[in-house]
Amino acid sequence: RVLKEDILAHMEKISASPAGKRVEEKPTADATIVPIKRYSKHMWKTMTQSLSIPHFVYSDECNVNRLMDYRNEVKHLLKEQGISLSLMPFFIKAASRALEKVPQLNSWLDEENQTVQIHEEHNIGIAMDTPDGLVVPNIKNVQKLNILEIARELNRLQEHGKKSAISLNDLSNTTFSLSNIGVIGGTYTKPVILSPQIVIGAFGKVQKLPRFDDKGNVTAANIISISWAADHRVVDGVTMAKYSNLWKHYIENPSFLLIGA
Ligand code: CAO
Repeated sequence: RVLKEDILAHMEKISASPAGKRVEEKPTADATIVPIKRYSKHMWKTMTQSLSIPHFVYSDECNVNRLMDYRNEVKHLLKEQGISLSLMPFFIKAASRALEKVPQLNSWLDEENQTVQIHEEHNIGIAMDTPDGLVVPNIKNVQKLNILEIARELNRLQEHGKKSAISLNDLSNTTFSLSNIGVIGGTYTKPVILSPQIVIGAFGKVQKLPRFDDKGNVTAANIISISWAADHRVVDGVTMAKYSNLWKHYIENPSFLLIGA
């Protein structure tokens, strides 16, 4: 039980400390000390670097009815062939297709020289939850891959992730990142940019929600939120909004995504 005297003693301790200095806290006897290592150590470093980036966040929602119908139609057949097809390969391909139209977002920022390097290769990083913490391997040259090839690559990375055995090559040269936190839950999230990249997108959970159709009738729709965080030093809101609209177009009209139009 915390008594009034405890609070007063604590306040006295704080006010007695020199200005600007933090009070030395001692762990309680039963506290568990957890060292920060491996992927979590890397997360510490990259996330601290990200603090200096002025983040601009743009969010929207997408109707994934058609995408889910398509995926549900083929997923069992693919499972028999050893491929697990989630919505993620479609999200990744749509990100790449939209980058074809807005290539300046597939870039690295060189702060020292104040330049932006626009990459031809769409090496799309996927935030992955592993037993050792968050890691972001990438799928290389997504612009050249079809949905099944992306699914195979994602399955391979997930297998390696489970064993905390992702190679350095899989972690290198990411040009653009995506994070699917919706696997776990949540509607919106503000993703954090991984420097030197300039954009990251994050999805929430697919939720069945009432929405109006073209005729004004209320229908059940599968809705997913998307939030894009962009480096506002080099990306303006209009560019991000245009990109997001393109991504949404491919997600809501998967036939355009699949035929490459
Ligand atoms: N909403 C609802 N269901 C979802 C979903 C979403 N947003 N995303 C995935 N699912 C479903 C999948 O369709 C799959 O269902 P089926 O069993 O019916 O096929 C199931 O959840 C499991 O998906 P998965 O995890 O195997 O595959 P995925 O391709 O969707 O995601 C990966 C892969 C690597 C993105 C994910 O496993 C992961 O690690 N996510 C966490 C990312 C993270 O930590 N982000 C935070 C970064 S900041 O700390």
